[in-house]
Amino acid sequence: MSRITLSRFLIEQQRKAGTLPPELRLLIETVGRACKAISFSVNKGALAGILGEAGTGNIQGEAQKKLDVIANDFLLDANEWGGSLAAMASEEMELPYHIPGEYPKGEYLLMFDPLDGSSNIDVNISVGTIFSILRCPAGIDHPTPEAFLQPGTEQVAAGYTVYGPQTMLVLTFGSGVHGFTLDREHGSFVLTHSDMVVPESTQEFAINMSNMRHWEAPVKRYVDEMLAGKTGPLGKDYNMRWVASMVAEVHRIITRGGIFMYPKDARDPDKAGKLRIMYEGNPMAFIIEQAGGAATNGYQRIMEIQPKGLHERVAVFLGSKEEVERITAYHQQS
Ligand code: AHM
Ligand code: MG
Repeated sequence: MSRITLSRFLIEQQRKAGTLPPELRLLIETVGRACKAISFSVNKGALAGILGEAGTGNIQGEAQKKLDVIANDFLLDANEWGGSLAAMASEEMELPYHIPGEYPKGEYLLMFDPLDGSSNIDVNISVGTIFSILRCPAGIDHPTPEAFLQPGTEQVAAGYTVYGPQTMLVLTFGSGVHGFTLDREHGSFVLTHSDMVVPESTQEFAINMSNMRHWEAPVKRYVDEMLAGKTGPLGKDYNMRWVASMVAEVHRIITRGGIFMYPKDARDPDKAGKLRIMYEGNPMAFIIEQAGGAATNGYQRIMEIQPKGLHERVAVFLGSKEEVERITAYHQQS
């Protein structure tokens, strides 16, 4: 059989009764195109002078890398004219981006973390783009942040692109998770991983151990038990990985299982965690759940949280079901 490109895959999904509206199909294709452009920039690295700091800060008070800004611009430019969107919101911008007056508006809201894990760019380790799509509430012409504040269960699609040894786009619109590898010679994403599934159990965990002294009791207990190995209460030896790129971490988990954790910690008690619910928590939770895994904040499904701010943070435990259920039970017991 001939190769199935992203375009063909989406058109065929659209033909299957009602699973993918044409406007949403176009929007996903456009996001894919922007990710291709980001991939080419990431690949050129120093040759294109795109490494290093941009000299600016984002709304989170974090220093922006040049590629954070470039990737954000690629996504805005690609998506503003297509007619599918009512507005966009980004981890890199304080307020929603409104569609310029000369272009038609559509019914969807697009959110993205344009370059996740950007501390890894200069050292040539995988980074990624994460996106999430919601419907704009009816009757809203000029979406304010409130229009975006919908729980993750309302997402109509979500995905990420990992810029690693291969560039891969991994996508869900609520009927499984599908992975596409970028064929650079042909310039197209090709379906290489259909119906991706997270293995239910695992012996691999990912957490930034340097924060251990700041963690809450249930997280300490769980990690201690994993470290105790075969003779400890969990009865098996665990392995650990930490890339510091959530996209790379999630991609590993979706491929061979594992649990990823970025808990709340005592460094900043006012924040629920480091990662952002709208740009990281919800889209990754949607993908992981669609692949048969689980995603909670320790107490409830991430996707059932009612967000109160565009840049709100969330504690994240996601991956293989058995382990996510264990750490969630430890929180509930405490
Ligand atoms: P970013 O969106 O500013 O790149 O931050 C998110 C990243 C995640 O990809 C990763 O899991 C985490 O930050 C790593 O944090 P730390 O450096 O604290 O280990
Ligand atoms: Mg990020």
